Amino acid sequence: MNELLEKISVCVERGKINAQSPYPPDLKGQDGAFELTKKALEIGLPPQSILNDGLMIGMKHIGEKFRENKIFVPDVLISAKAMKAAMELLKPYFQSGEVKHKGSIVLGTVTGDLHDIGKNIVSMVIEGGGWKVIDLGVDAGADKFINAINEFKVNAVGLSALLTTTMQNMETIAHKIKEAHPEVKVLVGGAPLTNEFANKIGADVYSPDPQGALEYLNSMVA
Ligand code: B1M
Repeated sequence: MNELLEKISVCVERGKINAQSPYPPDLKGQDGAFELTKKALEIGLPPQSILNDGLMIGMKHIGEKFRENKIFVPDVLISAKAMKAAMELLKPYFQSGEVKHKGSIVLGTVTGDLHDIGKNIVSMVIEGGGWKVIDLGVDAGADKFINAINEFKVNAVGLSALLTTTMQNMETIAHKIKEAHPEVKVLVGGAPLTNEFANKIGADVYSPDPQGALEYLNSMVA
C-alpha cells in the first residue's frame, strides 16, 4: 500500500484528527488525518483510493476491534471524528461524482425510542465503510422511513431499538416498509433484539454490532 495512505489509515484507527489535536499523546504535533488527506490530494492520489485504501481501512480495523471488545465507545467516536475531518476534503469529489458510494441506507431509532448513541456508532462505521447514510435521528416512525426511502432510493433501511417496549414499534415499522418497498432490505439491531425476533418481524437481517451491519451491506453489492 502507498505509504501516505497507510499513514492516513493509522490516523483514523488511532483517532488522530489533525496536527493540533493532542490525542493520542504519542502522535502529538504530527500531521493527522486532515493534513495527510490534504497532502494526498495535492500529490494527485485519486480521491477514491484515499477513501478505499486509506480512510476505510482505518475504519474497518476500528469496527473489528470494537466487535472484539478491544476498544470502547470513546475510541470509536474519536476515530469517527478523524474520518469526518478527512471526509470534508473529499466531499467535493463525491458531489462531482468522481468518488462513488457503494450504496445508501436510511437509518434511524424507531418511534418512542430516544436512544441514539449505538445508532450513531452504526452510522459512523457504515459511512466509514463507503456507504451514504441518511440518518433520521430518533423517534422515527414508518412514514418518516418510507418518505426517506422514496426520496433517496436507498438499498436498505436500518432500524435501531433499545427498549423492549419500542421493539413492538419496530415490528410495525418493518411490516409497513416491507409492504411499501419489498425490494428494500431491512436491517435491525439494538441491545434487546435477537435473531428470532428479527425473523418474526420479517427483517432481512439482525446484527448485534456495527461491523456486522456493514458486512451485510457489503455482501449485497459484492
Ligand atoms: Co435508557 N435504558 N432509558 N437512556 N439507557 C437502557 C436501554 C436500559 C437497558 C437501562 C436499564 O434499565 N438497565 C433500559 C431499557 C430496559 C428495557 O426496555 N429492557 C432503559 C430505560 C428503561 C430508559 C428509560 C425508559 C428510563 C426512564 O425514563 N424511566 C428512558 C427511555 C427514553 C426513551 O427512549 N423514550 C431512557 C432514557 C435514557 C437516556 C436519554 C437517559 C440515555 C440515552 C441517551 C442517548 O442515547 N442519546 C439512556 C442511556 C444512555 C441508556 C443506557 C445506560 C446506555 C445505552 C447506550 O448508549 N449504550 C442503557 C443501559 C445499558 O445499555 N447499559 C439504557 C451504548 C451503545 C454503544 O450501545 O445502544 O446497545 P447500544 O448500541 C450497540 C448495539 O446494540 C448495536 O450497535 C451499537 C454499537 O455497538 N446496535 C445496532 C444498535 N443499533 C443497531 C442497529 C443496527 C445494528 C446494530 O442495524 C440497524
